[in-house]
Amino acid sequence: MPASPSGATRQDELKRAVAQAALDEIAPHLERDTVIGIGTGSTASLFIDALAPLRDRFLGAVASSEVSAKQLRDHGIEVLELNSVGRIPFYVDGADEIDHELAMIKGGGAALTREKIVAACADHFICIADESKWVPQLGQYPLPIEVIPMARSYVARELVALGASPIYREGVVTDNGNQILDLYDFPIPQPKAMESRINGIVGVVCNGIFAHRGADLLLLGRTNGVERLE
Ligand code: ABF
Repeated sequence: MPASPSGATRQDELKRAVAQAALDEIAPHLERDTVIGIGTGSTASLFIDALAPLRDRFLGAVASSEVSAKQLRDHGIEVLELNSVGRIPFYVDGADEIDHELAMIKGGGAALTREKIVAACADHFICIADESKWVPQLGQYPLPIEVIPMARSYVARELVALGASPIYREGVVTDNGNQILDLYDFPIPQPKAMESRINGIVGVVCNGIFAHRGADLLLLGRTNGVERLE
């Protein structure tokens, strides 16, 4: 993708636009006791940067990864433990793929379990994504599965029985001390059913299909502007 004189690609500009759009979405609702859920990845990172100047208008944030937590702290935004927080009105995060039902594949950055937990606690999940993430059917992007290390081979065999070809993401340890299997070329025509099916395999901690708790709002960065889909 061609870069602008600043070095930013068109995709970077779309990510920046949706990060700003998410800020515009939540800013009118910020109150002194508001806690915001924040995801992981390059788009979520741009959202954190956009949010920083408003740090005095809300209480703090719950982060879905250590990387995002550090970025928040570096900006002077308080990072809270999920267990000490009640309601989270908004969770803002990116996606690897998102479909017309606002079901997603997430977890390319290996933060899927914490992302799914924070998303579960949120009243509104705002997905921010550039148009490359918008797909007619999930499954072009490798589907990540977080597994308990001792169960990795067993889970892999069960996934093969489902028709998948799991690949161990070598050298990656999640923030929870677990490992990741990626399913390449695994079309997902029924995201909710497949999410439940994979969750049913013993040793699976979480899978990257976010269908039962999909996004409530998608801010999709397109070349002609940010599209709002809900
Ligand atoms: C997180 O970051 C993930 O669930 C997803 O894997 C990824 C998207 O990254 P990016 O915004 O860098 O494309 O939201």
